[in-house]
Amino acid sequence: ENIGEASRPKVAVVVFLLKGKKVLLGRRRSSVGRDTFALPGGHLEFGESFEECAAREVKEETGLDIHKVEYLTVINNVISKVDKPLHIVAIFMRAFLADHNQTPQNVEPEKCEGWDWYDWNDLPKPLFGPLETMAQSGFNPFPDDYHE
Ligand code: 8DG
Ligand code: MG
Ligand code: MG
Repeated sequence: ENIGEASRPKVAVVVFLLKGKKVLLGRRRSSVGRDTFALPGGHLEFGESFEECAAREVKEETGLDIHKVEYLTVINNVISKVDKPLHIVAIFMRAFLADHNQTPQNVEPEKCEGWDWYDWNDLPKPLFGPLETMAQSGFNPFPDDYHE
């Protein structure tokens, strides 16, 4: 019973924070996906909406305030390359800076090497596995009518 409980899937909310043609990425220091470039995000807390979780995690990890938070897609994600297997249902959102002059701060340096903006057509390597899979499949986080 306990083993099943401990390994039950968790829900994560992950954010494509867009600025011009760029997205915000940070190199992970966490054991899951160490040294890979990933989006800001984290686990859904009790009672939160996806939009609230997106805003909270971005704020906690980067200090940035976001707006126009929108649902994009969901990915069922079984990560086996760690000490214990991990099953995450990841909800992907997109958002924009509430204030274009705000710059990202590395608020959780134990989890991340730092944040920077990267061109969607020239992403850094290695990308975090789930993000790599999305990029490879031709996924585009930008709105259809986007020009900035
Ligand atoms: P928390 O304690 O703040 O709630 O969690 P966290 O430490 O910030 O969690 P995380 O590992 O950054 O994100 C949770 C999970 O989301 C992660 O283990 C796997 C999944 N995930 C993806 N793609 C991405 C991504 O690009 N970035 C992030 N941060 N997580 C992702 O599937
Ligand atoms: Mg977090
Ligand atoms: Mg995180």
